[in-house]
Amino acid sequence: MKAYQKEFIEFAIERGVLKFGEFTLKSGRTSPYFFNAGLFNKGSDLARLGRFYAAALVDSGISFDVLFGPAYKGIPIATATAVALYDHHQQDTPYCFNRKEKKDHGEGGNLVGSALEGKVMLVDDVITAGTAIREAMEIVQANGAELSGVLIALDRQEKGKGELSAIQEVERDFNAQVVSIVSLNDVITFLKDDDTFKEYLPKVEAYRAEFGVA
Ligand code: OMP
Repeated sequence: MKAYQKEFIEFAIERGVLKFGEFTLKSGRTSPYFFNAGLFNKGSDLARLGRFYAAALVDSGISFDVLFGPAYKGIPIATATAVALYDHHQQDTPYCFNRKEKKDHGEGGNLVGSALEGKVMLVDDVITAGTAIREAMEIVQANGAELSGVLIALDRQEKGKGELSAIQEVERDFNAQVVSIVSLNDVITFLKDDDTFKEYLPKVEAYRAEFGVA
């Protein structure tokens, strides 16, 4: 685990975003940890979050034309990432997001911001089983755009529909790379070294053994 990844996990715990306990996921799985990106809810959080996303993106070296943040949670993340790319990496990147409701007046259409065309970097919070990403992909495809990559904060490294991880399925099905700031393996590495949170390690490891990918 790199220093910035440990720093990100500490930041998420400090803000109550990464929690340990018992949680029911969208997929129906009961998880001993949960990552609620909605709790990055202050200006300073968003500024810092944007820097982590931008750093992971620049590190990945993937080229793209536009950032796309699917509603709702992807919207502030894509926005913060665009700001950080400009402020800290001298990259002035177009970005857009969708609205979930249909709009029949004003600017029209379901997309706001830059055009969703060319090579798209899809920005979101977490991938578990890949359902949310697949929904967002439908919007990318409906616009005739091409997926370059997916950028998320946490890769839970869980099985998707079969034995592959949800991310491996997304990479295979859409021919795109998935980049995450941290993964479940990083969370486990962190727990092993942390006296305060070590007690959660057995449950998180057991969860990985059941739902994780090899
Ligand atoms: P999938 O659609 O199964 O990939 O789950 C991803 C979505 O689940 C996220 O966009 C969140 O809405 C939610 N989620 C979290 O936010 N944090 C977690 O740690 C786990 C989930 C989840 O329900 O799997």
